[in-house]
Amino acid sequence: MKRTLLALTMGMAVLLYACNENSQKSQDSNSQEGSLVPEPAQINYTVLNAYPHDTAAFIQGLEVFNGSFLESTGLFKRSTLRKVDIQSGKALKLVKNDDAIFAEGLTVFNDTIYQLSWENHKVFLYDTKELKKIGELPWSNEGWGITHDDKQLIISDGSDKLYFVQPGSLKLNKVLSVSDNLGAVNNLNELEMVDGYVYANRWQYDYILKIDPATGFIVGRLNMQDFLKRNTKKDLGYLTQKGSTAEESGAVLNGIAYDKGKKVFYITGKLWPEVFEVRVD
Ligand SMILES: [Ca+2]
Repeated sequence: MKRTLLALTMGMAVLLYACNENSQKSQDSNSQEGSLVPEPAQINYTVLNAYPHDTAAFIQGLEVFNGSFLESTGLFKRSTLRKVDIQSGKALKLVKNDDAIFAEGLTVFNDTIYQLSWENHKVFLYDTKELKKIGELPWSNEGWGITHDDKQLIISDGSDKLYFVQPGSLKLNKVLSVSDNLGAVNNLNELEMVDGYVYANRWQYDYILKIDPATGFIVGRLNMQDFLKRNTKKDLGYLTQKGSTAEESGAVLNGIAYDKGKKVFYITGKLWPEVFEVRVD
């Protein structure tokens, strides 16, 4: 009886020691990570307006330029570059890509439009007036999203990396890994530089990330769960035909543009029937 009690007591002591050690280890690793990257803050926003949009546009890149949208739409045989009237959603100009091109993000730098392609390893250059193709540059990675700061283009490739490159040559200046308090954050997609921060869609996740381009840390997050359903009055039946969900149709949140003059964001998704004008706190 005594022996059993002793064994039991010793067993519990070992167990307690092991528990303490584990809990200490986990506290150490938490406090280490916590001190490096704080948990992102929740960013609030208000939807101000909704504007009609082409439901066949598989949006990959969205930007405001001279009072209109510039858009890049994806999918093989359906990829386009467009200038679109914001209020009506009508295409003012539309240039079709070659059938073998799957177009991705777009941005304007020094009056030149840069349009990415997904796995074609090409970046297309256009003038901003006629959307006339004026050049093509090789790009070794996949192309997903693109924006720019004052000096350089910033490209995502579906990983957790942002590539800072020189306009005109795409020569690499810097690669930045993006992370939050839980580690690296991949699937970075459409991008938009606003007031010194990079806002990013994350493919198949219902939030928009606010990234500090100096550190790669995610400093804030906009919760966009069920955003389309909550904010549209349009019938979304066309996205769920053949028993597939909107996500299975590929109709995910993607597309962030910013109007510096009005200080508003424009948010949309692939195949969405509307673009939403949003004020972000
Ligand atoms: Ca954008």
